Amino acid sequence: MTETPGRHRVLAGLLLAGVLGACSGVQTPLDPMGDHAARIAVLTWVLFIGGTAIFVLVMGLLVFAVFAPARIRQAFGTRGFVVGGGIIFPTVTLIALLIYSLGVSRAVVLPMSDNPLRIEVIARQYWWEVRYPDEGEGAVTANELRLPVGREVELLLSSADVIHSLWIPNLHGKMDMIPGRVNRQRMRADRPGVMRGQCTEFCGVQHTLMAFWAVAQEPAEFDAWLARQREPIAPPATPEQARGMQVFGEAGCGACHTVRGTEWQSRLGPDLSRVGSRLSLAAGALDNHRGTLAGWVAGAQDIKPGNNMPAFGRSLPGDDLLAVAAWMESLR
Ligand code: HEC
Ligand SMILES: [Cu+2]
Repeated sequence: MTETPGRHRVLAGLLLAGVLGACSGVQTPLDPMGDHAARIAVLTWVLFIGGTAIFVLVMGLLVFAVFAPARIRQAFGTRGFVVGGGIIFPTVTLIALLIYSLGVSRAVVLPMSDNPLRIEVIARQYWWEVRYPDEGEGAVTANELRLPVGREVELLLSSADVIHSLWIPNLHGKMDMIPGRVNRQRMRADRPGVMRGQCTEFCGVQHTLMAFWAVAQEPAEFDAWLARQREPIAPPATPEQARGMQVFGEAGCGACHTVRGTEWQSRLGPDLSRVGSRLSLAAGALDNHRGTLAGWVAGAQDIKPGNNMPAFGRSLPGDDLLAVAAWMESLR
């Protein structure tokens, strides 16, 4: 039999890739994008490495206690060893960890600046409304949290129905969103990137499909995006888009959705003024393009059964579905 050269190296490589793979990515606390998340990541590693070291030590002592020569084993039975290893060591270690972790808990809620950008996030079954209340008329979007790199943001977290919880692991820890109160969370992204966030408090049947994207952008890019969100929509550019806009009105979509610059101003569903530019649809359930837009409108109850948008697959003919999808795709 010939030895396959490098087989062990391949295995070791795969193992290493697996371990390192967990340390970078769009939804992991081990790849911090900002200061708060970095402190939480260090705490994680201290607990993990410290816990592993103590576990290995205790298991080693256990092996000694069973197999070592009687002379050594006797040492384990002395009062000094029991008091030292059983009471003093755990007490000192746990108190030290408590002080350290309380310090981290405090550091991650302290303000970093006097003038954070305020962003309201309102959780609903099963999507996120995102509002930028400062400056002028304010901008509104959904299922996407854009923030400027290098500037602290203060999230004002609330809920319009049941308890939800927001977690963007690359940026910060979890924070509950409770009806009737506003919880605040401050964070700062130190480099540009796209991160995934997720609802982390069971809120109903479609809780799993309640995610969102957080996008950290260079300040100039962010400002341009924000300014764009405040503008009314442009008139349809093609006959198909114009038909789509008409279908939107006839089908009653405006009873739940806002489109900036039109008569449709309801907040029961996501603001659709710039829906074509979003990274995903229906809180991360679908990628965003003309096909998925048509598919969502036709089959919203098959894609997210029990969500608050009715399906229009039976009531709208195919051409109308495609037209409304074309119009929404053009809303950028
Ligand atoms: C009864 C209220 C209601 C009506 C009517 C309604 N929608 Fe919705 N719509 C919603 C809700 C609620 C959601 C969020 C669903 C979720 O993700 O859980 C939504 C989501 C969407 C989304 C995804 C938006 C995003 O940012 O993820 C699109 C696109 C959309 N609706 C288009 C339409 C169109 C087009 C019509 C008319 C044919 C329509 N809606 C009619 C309530 C409604
Ligand atoms: Cu949830």
